[in-house]
Amino acid sequence: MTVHSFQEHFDAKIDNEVMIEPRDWMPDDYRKTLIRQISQHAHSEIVGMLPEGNWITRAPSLRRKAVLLAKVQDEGGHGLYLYSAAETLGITRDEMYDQLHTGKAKYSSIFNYPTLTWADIGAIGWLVDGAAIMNQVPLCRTSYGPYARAMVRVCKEESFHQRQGFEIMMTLANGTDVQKKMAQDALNRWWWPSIMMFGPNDADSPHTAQSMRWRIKRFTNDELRQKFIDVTVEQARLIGLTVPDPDLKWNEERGHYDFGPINWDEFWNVVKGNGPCNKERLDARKKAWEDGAWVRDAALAHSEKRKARKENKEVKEVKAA
Ligand code: FAQ
Repeated sequence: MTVHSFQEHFDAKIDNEVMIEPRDWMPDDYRKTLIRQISQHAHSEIVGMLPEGNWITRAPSLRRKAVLLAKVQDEGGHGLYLYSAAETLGITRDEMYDQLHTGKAKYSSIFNYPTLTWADIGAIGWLVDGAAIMNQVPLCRTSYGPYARAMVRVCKEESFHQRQGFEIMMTLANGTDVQKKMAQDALNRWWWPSIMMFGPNDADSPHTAQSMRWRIKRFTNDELRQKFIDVTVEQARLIGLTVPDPDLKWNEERGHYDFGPINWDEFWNVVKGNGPCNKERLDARKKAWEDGAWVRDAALAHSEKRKARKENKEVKEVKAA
């Protein structure tokens, strides 16, 4: 087969909604885009454990603590599925970690904000997991098989995360004046960063058009952002909280909410490493990597020993035969 016909075969699969699998031929740029997106997604999951992990020891009840512990563990699991999916494209886990630790790979801007009160845990579940679901449910139909399949389980768990966050916010919003204030303050601080999670406007997004053509992305950044706003504004209304956007207004003609200007300077500043917690997050990940060196060494030594024992046994069996 010529390279040209490989390309045609690939294009036909994309057009016919046939998933691309690890051993299939794929254009170099498709592979690179997937490695970039999946590894950054994986990094977001494991860095995303940090802001919530901060509250495990201070959860207000045993039930809240157990739920939060389970949620944070789920995020770690999501990272592992995603690293495995990226590995099928020919990058090693060590390379991906190195890219994260040296700042070559990104992770979601949202995790560079601090969790100041217990209400922030509610706001993360409700808004951050809510935004993640909006983005990730369509990724269950992304064109690369291992990524799509990983997303199915991830989305089931994110859905539970979103509900537990909303339930925390609902409880606080129906609680004492101080609790309601705390919930409103968390919404005020997390709203805009959550809106920014969807990435730059389509006109300023260098990757969206090609990723849509390859069916890696199923909706553009702006389409997903709008869907999220439409759904979430109603949820805020239901629990009596106010979305901190004076320009928010239902637009009958468009059938969507209009919303105010997004502070893209803030977004790019955070993406470039200058957010409130960028340094803290990266330092925590680097420390975890260094502290875990002995576990990796021990696992490797164990597997090498087993391999040597197995080879030894096979040699003995051959000699005996
Ligand atoms: N933060 O052209 P686009 C979660 C970068 S998981 C930082 O639009 P693309 C679960 C982008 O990488 C949250 N950087 O790029 C959880 C690119 O830079 P590059 C993560 C951002 O890839 C919940 C440049 O800007 N979810 O929350 C961001 O087509 C609670 C131009 O952007 C995913 O990763 C950002 N927000 O679209 C865990 C979902 N946005 O790479 C714990 C999968 C954009 O050229 C607790 N990813 N950039 O250097 C995607 O859907 C896409 O990659 C987008 C970006 C939509 C994030």
